[in-house]
Formats: sequence, structure tokens, C-alpha cells
Amino acid sequence: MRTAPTILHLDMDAFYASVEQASKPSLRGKAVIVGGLGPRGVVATASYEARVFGVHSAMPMAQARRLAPNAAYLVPRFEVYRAISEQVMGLLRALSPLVEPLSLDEAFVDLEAEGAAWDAESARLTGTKLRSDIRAVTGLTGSVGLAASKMLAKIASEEAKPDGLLLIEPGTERALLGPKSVRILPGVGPATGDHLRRAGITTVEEIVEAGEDELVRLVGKAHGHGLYAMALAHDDRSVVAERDTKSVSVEDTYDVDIHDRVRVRTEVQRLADRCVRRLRGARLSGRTIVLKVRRYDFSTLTRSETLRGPTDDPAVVRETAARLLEAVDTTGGVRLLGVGVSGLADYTQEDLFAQAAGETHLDDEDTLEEPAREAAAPAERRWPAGHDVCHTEFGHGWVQGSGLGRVTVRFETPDSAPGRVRTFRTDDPALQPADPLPLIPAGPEQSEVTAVGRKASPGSQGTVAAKE
Ligand code: DCP
Ligand code: MG
Repeated sequence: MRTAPTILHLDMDAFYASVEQASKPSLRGKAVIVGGLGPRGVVATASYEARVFGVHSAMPMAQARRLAPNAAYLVPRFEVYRAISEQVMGLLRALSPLVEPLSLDEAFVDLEAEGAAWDAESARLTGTKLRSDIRAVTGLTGSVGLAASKMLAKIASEEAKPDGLLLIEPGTERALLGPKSVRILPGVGPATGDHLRRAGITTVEEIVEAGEDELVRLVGKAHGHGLYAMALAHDDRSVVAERDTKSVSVEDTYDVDIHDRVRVRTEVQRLADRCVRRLRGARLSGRTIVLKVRRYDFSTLTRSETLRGPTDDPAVVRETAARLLEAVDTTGGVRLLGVGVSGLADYTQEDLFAQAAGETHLDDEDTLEEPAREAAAPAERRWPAGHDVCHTEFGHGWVQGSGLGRVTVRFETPDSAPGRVRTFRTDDPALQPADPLPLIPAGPEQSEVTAVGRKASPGSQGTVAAKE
């Protein structure tokens, strides 16, 4: 294990709910619950104000409604969460090439990989600056844990919540873990926790005291060794940017070598577009753009450029590929061209949540009231709670609720004062669904740091030539 607390774990605070509060001024400081609103819906997350009532992730929505009847209930807006996640991950990737995203709002970073930090002091400074950069770029708070291992870094960020930073000095791990509940260890859920409790083990220290053999007898070989090692704070896992090895690419081989430079450029643009379509089809974004060229003599070269944040923007991929091409001599003719994007980011949490998104659909079906059905011959429009709308007269707002052929809209934007509520017929032609607004309006006064990780950021961190 390393001797400096240079593994960083970041976890955004009440992520989906905080995004909603930042988007909707009237919800700041209020109980906000995001999730599937249908009959089988579950809570994705609750704002800290709602957690006071006992509401938490994965709780059935019906139970949440009983605990917090006056909270605002919203359907997730994944595209907004993904865009903000990209900004945050972009900031992390500016610190180190070794970033391991665990979900949309959570990642490990190895700060030693490129010298962002080397001891406790530099690690703390880096973590503090990261938190303020995240705030500047997204308007949101994230908590940071710093430790000499992944396990402790994650525990530290959890302890630091909300809106905090905790650094665990190497050597103090066991003293910190000892008195805590066994549930603090990764993988110890309610079932394992109960099992251990029945054997008289409730704290981490008691695991250590029981000894490895006893633990293996209790929970089996597979978990016993691991659990004992964790209780001793042994964790040698390194931060793996495994997604860096994956890529999405497309290439074309030409029957006749292309000599015309203009044609080569056009082909590269076409391939860039195709590559982005694939990327988007797989719901991925990537940070490194790769150009591949095989020349008339079969010599093959690749050129790549790493952006400051992941992108799936066709304009950015096209521009980058064109820039890479400028450095390649194609005078003898080209047999093959390829464009790829690597350093991919995808997010498992969204898949997990696919269920609740589906339930949103169910919910909308449920709220289609009979009178509306009779009155409206064209297909009824869906107004999911929390989603953005625009009214020709009143401007941008969000759906506060709908039913009985009516939709209630609150007119406000991220940088407005809390707005007013108005109700419309669900088929009012003046009301249309709208795209979400950015949380932090882009302006000329924007500092260097706020541009980092912006989705369409053309900025690059440098060009790397590979495999001539
Ligand atoms: N999420 C979800 N279903 C879950 C858990 C989480 O859809 N069972 C989503 C919603 C969360 C986001 O993932 O906002 C991040 O999950 P976290 O566990 O980090 O929870 P939060 O960020 O909401 O809160 P915390 O401040 O505790 O990190
Ligand atoms: Mg979180």
C-alpha cells in the first residue's frame, strides 16, 4: 500500500436532487425526491432536506409519499445529469489520467499518476481546489475523500458528506475503522451485518479480534478472507481507467488509393460522423480522438488527441480528426482511413435505473384522465413532473404536476428568483416541452476553469503520436 493519501474519491451530494434544486429555485432548501413516480416506482435519491423524514434511495415511492407528503416529486432528467457528470469527470481527468468512474456522480482518481499530489498536504490542496472547481463549473457540491487506498478514500468521502473533505492520514486507518459498524466495509449489507451480529460482531474491531479463521467459519471462505483484510484496512487495489482501453471506431478501405487531399478530408469528416453515431448509439462519450491512416505502401499510422473532457459532439470529433489529419502526409495515396473515440465513459447507474424510467411511463398512463381522453382526439401529450417546458407568453418553466386534463407549470430558470405557478389545459398549444437550461449560464466572464470539461470544449491537452 502506498504511504501517501493520494487516492481521491469524489461523490456528488444528493446528485439528482441537487441538480433539480439548482435548476429550480423554488426547490432550494426543500424536500425533493427524484425517482419513478408510477405504482412500482422507487426513489432514486432524496435531497438532504427529505432525508430528515427517513426517505432514501431504493425506497418504494409509495412509502416515501407517506413519510414526506409535502416533498416535491420529480421524474429524473438523465440527459441533464449526464451532461453535468461529463463536466465533473472532465475536471477529474484534468488531475490525472487514472480516473475510474463508478457511476454518474462518483469516481476514484489516482493523484500520483501525473504528480497532481505526492503527500498529504498536496493531496488536501488538490482536493480542496477540485471541490471549488466543481462548484464553479456546475454550481453543485461534491464530497471528497483522500486516503492511501480505494476503500478508505471511499469511506472518507462518505464520512465527509455533505459538502466536505476528509483526509485519512496513512497509519490512522485502523484506529478510524475500529469502533465503526461492520456495515462501513464494502460489501457488508444488511444480511451480512445481521449474520455477524448474531455471532456477536458489530464493529470492525470485533472482526479483527475474532480472527481470520473464525471469520471464514462464519461467512465462508470466499468472503471471510476479504472481510478480514478489509477490517485490517488492507486494500491494494489500484485505480484502473479501464475504459481507456475501450474504443468505438469506424474505418473504410478504398478500392483505389485516394490521392486527392480534399477527398481525404471529406472522407475523414464522414467517418467522424459515423463514429459519433455509433458512440451515441451505445450511449457513450469519449475523450481521445484517434485518426488512422494506411498509406499506399501499407505503412499505417495513428494519431490521437486527448480532449479535456469526454465528448459525443460531432463537431468536436470532426474538428479534432481534421486537425490530426493536417499532420499526416498523404501525398503517395491512402488505402484506408479510420476515426475512433477512446477513453470512453459509460455509466452503469443509468442502466440500474432504467426500471424507474419505465415506470415514469406507467405513471403517465395512469394520470390520463377520462375527460381528457374524451375531449382530446389527438394523442395526449405527456407532462412528466420536473421536466422542462416553454410557454409562448410566460417563457421557460417546469411541470409541477398534471392530471385531470390540466398541467401545472412553475415558471422559473436556474438564475431567476423562485417563480410563479400557472395551470393550463394539457393540450394548450402555447405550451411545449423544452430543452433543459444550463445550471451556470455561459458568459464572457467565464474563467479558464469553467471551460474545462464543457461538452463542446475544443480545448485539448496535447497530441500524442502512436505506432508509426
Ligand atoms: N441512484 C439511483 N438509485 C439508487 C442509488 C442512486 O438511481 N439506488 C442515483 C441517484 C443519485 C445518484 O445515483 O443521485 C448518485 O447516487 P449516490 O449513492 O451517490 O447518492 P446521492 O448522490 O443522491 O447522495 P449522497 O449525497 O449520499 O451521495
Ligand atoms: Mg452521491
